[in-house]
Amino acid sequence: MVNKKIVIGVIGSDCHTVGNKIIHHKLEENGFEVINIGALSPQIDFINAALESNAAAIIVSSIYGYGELDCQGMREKCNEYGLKDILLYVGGNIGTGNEDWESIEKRFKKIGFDRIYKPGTSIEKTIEDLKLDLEEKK
Ligand code: B12
Repeated sequence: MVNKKIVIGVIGSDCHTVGNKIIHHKLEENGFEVINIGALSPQIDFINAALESNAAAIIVSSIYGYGELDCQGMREKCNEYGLKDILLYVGGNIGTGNEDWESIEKRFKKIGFDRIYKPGTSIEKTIEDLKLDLEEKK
């Protein structure tokens, strides 16, 4: 059976809460079990929530423009805590200024994210990807 437990939250000192609630609702509508740690969440809170729930994926949101800093070392920390296979996605408003998307994406790939979403990408796209990725891991 596919593990459909997903941890979501808004990373770092980011207090934007509206998108987080929408994502929670959309995931539930699509049959996922959501563990929502909310806004203002440090990396370790995502990891603890995933460990406690045995989640299959973590979806990190960053809205306020400092996502890259907040996400540094996230995959390493997951590995350190025994979450080697967990899917890591990130989206919202990542990347600032007028830098090209490919450079931003490359850096998030280097951090170890499996899927990195351009600003403006809807959560429905992530839901499609989640279904594919989780089916592959089964
Ligand atoms: C409301 C708001 C606030 C409120 C937040 C209240 C609250 N409790 O949520 C307050 C006033 C507190 C605030 C503060 C700040 N804000 Co503000 N805020 C906004 C505003 C106007 C709306 C945000 C919102 O609710 N949007 C609606 C929801 C539905 O959209 P969303 O949050 O983006 O989420 C969707 C998508 O991002 C996406 N998504 C999110 N996560 C993920 C993950 C994945 C995987 C995927 C695929 C998609 C995805 O799906 C979500 C649902 O549709 C936006 C401008 C705008 N029009 O968007 C600025 C905005 C987000 N804020 C901004 C900034 C800069 C700030 C401040 C830093 C300002 C300051 N200098 O103090 C602070 C940061 C405070 C902090 N510590 O976080 C910038 C961010 C710029 C950037 N990232 O490059 C924006 C874009 C305004 C701007 N044009 O400059 N803000």
